Amino acid sequence: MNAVLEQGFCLPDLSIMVVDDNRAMLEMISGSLQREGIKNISTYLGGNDALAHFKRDPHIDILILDLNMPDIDGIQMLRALVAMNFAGGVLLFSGEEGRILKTVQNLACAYGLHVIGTLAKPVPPRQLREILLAYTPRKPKTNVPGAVNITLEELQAAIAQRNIVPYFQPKILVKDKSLAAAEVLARWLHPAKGLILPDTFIPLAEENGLIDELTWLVYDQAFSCLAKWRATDPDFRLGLNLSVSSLGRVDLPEKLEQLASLYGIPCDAIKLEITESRLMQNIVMTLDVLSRLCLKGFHLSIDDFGTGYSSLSQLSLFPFSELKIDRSFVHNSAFNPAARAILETSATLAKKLELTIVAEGIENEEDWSQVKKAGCDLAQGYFIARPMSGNDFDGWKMLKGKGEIIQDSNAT
Ligand code: G
Ligand code: G
Ligand code: MN
Repeated sequence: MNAVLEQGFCLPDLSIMVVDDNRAMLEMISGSLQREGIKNISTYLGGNDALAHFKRDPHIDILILDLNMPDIDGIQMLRALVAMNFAGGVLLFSGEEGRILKTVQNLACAYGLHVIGTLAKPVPPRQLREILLAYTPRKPKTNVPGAVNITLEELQAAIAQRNIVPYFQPKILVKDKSLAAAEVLARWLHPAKGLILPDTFIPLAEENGLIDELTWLVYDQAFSCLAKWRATDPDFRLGLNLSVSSLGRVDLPEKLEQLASLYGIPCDAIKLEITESRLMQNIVMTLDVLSRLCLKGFHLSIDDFGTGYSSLSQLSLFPFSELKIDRSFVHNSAFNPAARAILETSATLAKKLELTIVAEGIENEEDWSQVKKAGCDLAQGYFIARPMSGNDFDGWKMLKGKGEIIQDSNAT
């Protein structure tokens, strides 16, 4: 079953617009789309006419866009789409050199557009089909940073009232698809504003000296769940995000050790996930604290690998035992050769450095199969399960936690 069918709709339901200044190319692509059973197809010979259509009727699922056109080019068109808040999928194609296509893809992603792939001309129907099949509409986020207005007072009250709770997202072993661990992700259950995601409140906590309090609140609840789960599954582990701001506390290793021992949890059942981008800010203190965490048996994981600035030097400098490849190199890597190259070389690098390698952001079977091919050890993402509350994870673990968590169509 593919991702599109899993979402409850299939190719013929999609509305697709194709824009190219070459009539023969338009006909060829729209012919390929018709052969897939797609009926709602609009074609335009130039960007201006296409934009006029968008203004009349913005309900297009996928836009297939040529880069080089005489009236307005693909890049100007992308800018106009951003201004219109276009939320559909964008598939870029061009007869230009691959590098240009790639750069424009990066630009479109940087604009926040939902890029679903790139294709070189002439467009191979099979590749077009694969990209369309992998299309998943972007889900509206529960909230985006800044979209929910929260005040510092509200955050202080939430911490005091323990309204910030851990959610758990499974990590499975790629080799046998069994459950190995979970990542803890903080969620604020706001009585009036609903569930608030950490991108909104973690920076506020960091900027206002509340991050340590918040960390201990989340860790305390998460450790209590872990102790319960380890009673029946002694190998089960947790990954917890640790803000770089907390590495400025010299007593962090002791406090963490005390909390673990309070719940009877060995330190090596805990993996601390640290995002690399700010690691170099206070290098002496960071080295001190990380080395001592490591001496006590905690594992350290370099999170969002590939998105920071000096990832490679940090790998040799700090005592990491796990590398998490950022989801931007995992999701859709089947259709993005540069992402796939980064996924594969990161996995090779991790092997050489004897690090466990985790791929995050696996959203569909195509992503899963790339991760398997690259040789990753652990996998995490919506394809396996979304983050869930402790209670839900309890139930999920009981139902699915034994044996293979997912079924893939091509057996390992
Ligand atoms: O959970 P997503 O579900 O939205 O998390 C977004 C980001 O917030 C992640 O990159 C993660 O590193 C960070 N995050 C989630 N929970 C915590 C936490 O308990 N502490 C810190 N410092 N960061 C967290
Ligand atoms: O700490 P880190 O940045 O790795 O946090 C993981 C983030 O990724 C969280 O915000 C989590 O909710 C999110 N996430 C987990 N699985 C997926 C996935 O399959 N796709 C996407 N887009 N996000 C995911
Ligand atoms: Mn993380």
